[in-house]
Amino acid sequence: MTAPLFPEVKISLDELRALQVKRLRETLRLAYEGQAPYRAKCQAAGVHPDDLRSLDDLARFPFTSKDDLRDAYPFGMLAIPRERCVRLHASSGTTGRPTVVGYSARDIDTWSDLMARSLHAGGARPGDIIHNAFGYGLFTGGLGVHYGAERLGCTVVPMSGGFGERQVQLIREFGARVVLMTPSYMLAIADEFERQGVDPRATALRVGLFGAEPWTEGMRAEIERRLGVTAVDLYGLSEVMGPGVACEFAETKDGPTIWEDHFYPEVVDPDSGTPVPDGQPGELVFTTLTKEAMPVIRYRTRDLTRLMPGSASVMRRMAKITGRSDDMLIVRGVNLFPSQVEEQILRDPALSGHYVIELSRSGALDDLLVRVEARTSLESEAAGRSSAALARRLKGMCGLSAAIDVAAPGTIERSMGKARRVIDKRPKA
Ligand code: DLL
Repeated sequence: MTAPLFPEVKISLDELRALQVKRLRETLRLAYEGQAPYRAKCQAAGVHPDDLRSLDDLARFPFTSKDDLRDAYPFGMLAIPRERCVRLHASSGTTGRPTVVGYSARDIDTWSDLMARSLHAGGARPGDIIHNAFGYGLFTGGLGVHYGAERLGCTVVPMSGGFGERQVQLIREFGARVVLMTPSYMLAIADEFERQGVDPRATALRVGLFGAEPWTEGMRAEIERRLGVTAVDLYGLSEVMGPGVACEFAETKDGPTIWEDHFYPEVVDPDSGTPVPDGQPGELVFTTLTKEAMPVIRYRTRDLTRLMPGSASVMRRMAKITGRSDDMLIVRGVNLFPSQVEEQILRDPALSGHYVIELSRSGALDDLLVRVEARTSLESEAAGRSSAALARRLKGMCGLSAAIDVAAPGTIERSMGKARRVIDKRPKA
């Protein structure tokens, strides 16, 4: 019998917790000594790395926020000399400065291992052709997946996003078994297959790992049905590493397993910051356990989810992300996430996953408009039925009345990466 490829996944709970305490101590020390902004925060809070004796003590340490990273722009959060960083990535700042992250050679090595582990969990195997349509560049998706795919022993096609026609051509002609991209882009590529008259089910494609944006179970079903792949959820964020912080197992598809030997998760109440017990919803917070160039302690991701017990491993899982606290829309006083709208849309087989939510204001009230593409051209009567039924389902779900525009196929803007789901035209308060 050959040795299993990723034996770490089968670590025992006792071993895991002991490893976490050991690595947490090392990381706290590294952050305290190397990151002046974090040391200042610890000093203000009256805590020192030596105060950590058990994992529960972590809650006494200050959080790190996106603003902390922005304030340290560009290199103030590096815990090692910049010369020892072999790579930088940055997340596009929609507002203001981008966030910069640095990696040492060892960090890239660890990332490659974890991304290889994620690909394997998702169903990729050495020797597979992997079509990687995540964007290459400052975004961590392209290169992060790329190094992992090479590490696993796959043949990687560094496609990046865009050029829909060629995406289809190369998936077909090279015989990719595995694809990676955002779920919204996968739907756009599914449309392109259709436009070219090619059945994706007749190609070699069997596995898709999707992430970088929230997606619902309805979207998973849609992708699996149209592409004939097993669709798994791949999670990550640049501040913590990039793709490969957590990944679903193809056999269970029950929420991404967090690679807890490298990232310690907590879920906290988004308002008070108090940790909540496993199973309770809240904001996901990560402490890196092995990063050396830029460790982060208690990083507030703003992603809303809950922690669940391990299934394929003792490492805990996270529930599918419902949204980010900063993506939450407040419409006429009601809290609404785009994913909730997506869920209602995809209940109707006549509607596609291409949608956008538009908010505007006439007089004192917010107006909510959901524009969604029909899957195929619909007669006006059928479109009317779909739109009335969607309005009813949305009203039932959140109490809001929405105008629905069932648009013709191909009329809603496609993105090659993270989809833009909301256009908010309301005047800023
Ligand atoms: O999106 C890294 C990544 C690349 C993950 C490719 C998966 C695949 P950032 O650009 O820093 O990094 O954005 C991170 O994207 O905090 C979540 O809000 C969201 N996100 C990432 N993966 C998922 C997912 C990459 N599977 C932010 N489900 C995160 C829901 C996700 N949201």
